[in-house]
Amino acid sequence: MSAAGSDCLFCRIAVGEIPAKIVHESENVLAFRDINPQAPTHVLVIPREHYPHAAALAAGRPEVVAELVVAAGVVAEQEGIAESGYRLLFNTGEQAGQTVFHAHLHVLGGEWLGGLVG
Ligand code: D5M
Repeated sequence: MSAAGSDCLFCRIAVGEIPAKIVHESENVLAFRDINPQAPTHVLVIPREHYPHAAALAAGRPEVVAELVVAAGVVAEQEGIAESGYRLLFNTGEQAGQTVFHAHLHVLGGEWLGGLVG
């Protein structure tokens, strides 16, 4: 694992060193609004523990991947988009467009999404 702790933006959000608009949290995961939203609802759900991407998290803590998806469902209910539908997206690696190398699940919804968004 690389860029953990003070070098990692999302680790710093997870410990409260950098502010974020938190919408949900539990022992292992944190959900906050994306700073550059691509849809009316755009929330990122992260593990508190540092893993560089979803595949590494799945290898190390597979149960936390499930917790991210459960948390995304809670957020969708809170945001009123659970019924209309929402998109869950992990960008995994540079060529996929991942820019922050701390695993995060995008939760997108609130409008017709059409093709790929993320
Ligand atoms: O997505 C990384 C996402 O992280 C991207 O949509 C912007 C968002 N971001 C970057 N900095 C912040 C802060 N400080 N707060 C909230 N959201 C942030 P990726 O899948 O890596 O391209």
